[in-house]
Amino acid sequence: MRDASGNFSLLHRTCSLVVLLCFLHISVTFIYYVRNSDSRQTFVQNQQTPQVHRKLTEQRVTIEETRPPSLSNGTETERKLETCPDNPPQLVGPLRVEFSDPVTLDLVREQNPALQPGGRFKPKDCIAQQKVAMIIPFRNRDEHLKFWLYYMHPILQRQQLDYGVYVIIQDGDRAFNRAKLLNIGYAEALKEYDYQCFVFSDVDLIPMDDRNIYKCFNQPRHLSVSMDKFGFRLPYTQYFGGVSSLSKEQYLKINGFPNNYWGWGGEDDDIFNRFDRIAHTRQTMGRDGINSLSYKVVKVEKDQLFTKITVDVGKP
Ligand code: NGS
Repeated sequence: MRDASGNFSLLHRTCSLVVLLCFLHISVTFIYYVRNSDSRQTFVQNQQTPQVHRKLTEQRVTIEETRPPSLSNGTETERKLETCPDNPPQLVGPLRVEFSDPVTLDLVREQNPALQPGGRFKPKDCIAQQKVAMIIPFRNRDEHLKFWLYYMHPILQRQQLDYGVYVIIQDGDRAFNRAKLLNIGYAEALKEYDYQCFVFSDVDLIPMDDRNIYKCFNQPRHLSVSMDKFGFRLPYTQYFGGVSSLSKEQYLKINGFPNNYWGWGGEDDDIFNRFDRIAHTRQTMGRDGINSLSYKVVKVEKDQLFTKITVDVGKP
């Protein structure tokens, strides 16, 4: 009898403990769920935005509220504003990038009313941390450009950058010279604004998370560090192609990019090696770069979404 009663009491205590543990578990799960619901909602909303296009790799973007134009430099209003934060509050994180449905430039213009001629923007509520020129080397890739503009403008605005978009078009049909076009973009952008940072981007790459901020850091930064076309890896450790950012100082320190890479490949490796002590380009970089750049501007086109500069880069 005593034994039976002892066993019952033990069973009762065990059951109580189990019930208590279950209750604790449910409470903790519930609290965790409630605390995280905000961020999850943002992600879900983003995932549910109408799918637009799919093509190479990329994301989908929700368009931000309209901001009145404000490109003036050093106005009274600006002086009262604070510098934008390190973590821009409107970022949403992971983005869906689709390329299946067509995009028109008119749609992109409509969705980005705060842009100024030349694809220029600066935040209205704070002073951007950096003035960034987006440089895109280009020829005959209009479809890609539409998607780039469609996805990138909203992202760059959420990133609170003071930015402009420069599409540098190689005139004619001789071998493409990507690195020289990048040099030209640097030179042309500086003619119109005091940019401190340069993001050099292929026209067919779009980040899949807007926390990848298109700005400069204390070292040159390879921004496209994980690409779908490489299975979200890089083809080799030193790979520097795709999208990268360099401050004006960093760019000048390496004398810009080589002007003599005609046709596909190699120029990005050369750029990487300009930072590398064992590079062969160390022997030529002092005389081949921004200090030896020569080209002719053929045409300049200002649109709400971009500045297009068509250039004659010469021949191989
Ligand atoms: C290397 C090229 C790079 C190029 C990379 C990835 O071989 O310029 O492949 O190419 N280097 C040389 O040619 C020396 S990709 O797969 O993106 O077409 O970026």
